Amino acid sequence: DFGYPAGDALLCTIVERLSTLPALAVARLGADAFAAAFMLSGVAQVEEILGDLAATLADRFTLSGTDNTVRFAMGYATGGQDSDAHGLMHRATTALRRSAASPVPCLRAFDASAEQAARHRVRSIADLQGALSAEEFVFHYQPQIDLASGALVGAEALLRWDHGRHGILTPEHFMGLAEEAGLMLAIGAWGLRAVASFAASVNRQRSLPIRFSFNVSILELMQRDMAALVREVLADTGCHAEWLTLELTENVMADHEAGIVRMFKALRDLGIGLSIDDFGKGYANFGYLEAFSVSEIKIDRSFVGDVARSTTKGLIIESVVRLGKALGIPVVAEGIEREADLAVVRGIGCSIGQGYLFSRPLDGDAFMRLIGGATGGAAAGAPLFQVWPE
Ligand code: G
Ligand code: MN
Repeated sequence: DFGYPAGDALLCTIVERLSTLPALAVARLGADAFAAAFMLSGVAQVEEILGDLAATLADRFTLSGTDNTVRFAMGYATGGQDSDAHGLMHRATTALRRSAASPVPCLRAFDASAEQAARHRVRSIADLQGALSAEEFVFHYQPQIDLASGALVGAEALLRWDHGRHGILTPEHFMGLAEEAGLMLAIGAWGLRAVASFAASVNRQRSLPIRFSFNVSILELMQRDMAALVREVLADTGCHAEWLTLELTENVMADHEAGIVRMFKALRDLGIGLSIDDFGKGYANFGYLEAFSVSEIKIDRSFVGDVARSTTKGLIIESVVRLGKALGIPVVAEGIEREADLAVVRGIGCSIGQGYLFSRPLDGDAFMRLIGGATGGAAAGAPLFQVWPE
C-alpha cells in the first residue's frame, strides 16, 4: 500500500536490525523472506536469541513517514556440528511455512511429526487421485427390511475405498482429504453413476424393485447442479428415478436457503426420493419438513441402539414415528443390532429397518447372491429376513 520505494526502505531496515544481532550470516532468501544463522553455545541459548530476534522486529517501522507494526512469521531449526546446511535450511523453511499458515503467525520450531504429517498428506492425495482411475472405489450395499413382512425393500449404498496398503477405508477416512484435493465432485459423480448402474442391473427384471439410497454432502450440493447430473445419469444407465433416494443429514436442511430448496424441488420433480439421515442427532429444526418435500426419515442409530433398555429413546422414536405417520413419510430405524431393539422399533411402528442384525453392508456380488441374482424376480417381495423374535 505504500509503494515500492517504501517497501525497499522497509527491507533495508529489517536487514539493519537483523545485523545488530550476533549472527554468523544474514541473508535475504526471497521477496520478503530472510534467514539468519547463529552459532549456539548450547540449546539453552535458543530462547535468548529468539527473544532478541522477536524484540528487534517488534519495534515499529517507519513507512513513508508513518509508524507501522509489521507482522512476521518465524520458524527455526537447530542442529549439531554434523548437520548439513541444506537439511537445516529445509527444516527451518518447513517451520516457517507452518508459522505463516497459522491464523496468528507465531514462532514455530521445526517439528518432525508435522513434517511427517505434511509428507503423509501429499502421499495420500496422490493415492486418492490414483484411486478413481485404478477403480479402487467400490460400493457396499446394506439391506433395508420392511418391518411388517421381512422383505428386502431397499439398500443403502456405502462408499468404500479398497486401498491396497490400508485395506477397506470408510468415507470418514478420506472424504475430508478428497474435499481439500478438489476430488469430491469427481468421486460423487462417479459414485452416483455406479449406484444407478447397479440399481438398474438389479431391478431391470424384478417385479418389486429395490430402492437404493445414496449419501450426498452439502458441499457437493452447493457446488454442482445435482438435478442435471441425476437426469444425465438416469438417462445413461437406464435407472428409474423411483429406484434412487438421496440421503442428506438433517444439518444440511436446517438452514434451508432458497437455492437448496429449489434444487431439492428439482430433484423431487425428477421422481427420486429424499431421505433425512441421522434424524434427531443434529439440532432439531422441524422447519425443513415444511420447506422440503421429504420422502423418508431415518432415525439416528444413537436412538435405536439399546432402545429396549431406554424409555427415553423409545419415547423419542415414538414421537418421530407419529410425526412421520401424520406427514405420510415412512420412518427407517438404522443401526438395529439386537433382537430386543428390533422388537421395540417394530412395535412402535417404524416401517423399515437397517442394521447389523439383518446384514452388514455387502459387496455387489454378495448382495446379488442374497437377493437371488438379477432374475430373483420370483423371490421379490418374499420375506428374506425374520422380523419378529422367535
Ligand atoms: O450416517 P449413515 O447412516 O450414512 O452411516 C452409515 C454407516 O453406519 C455405515 O458406515 C455402516 O457401515 C454403519 N452401520 C450400518 N449398520 C450399523 C449398525 O447396525 N450398527 C452400527 N454401529 N453401524 C452401522
Ligand atoms: Mn446414510
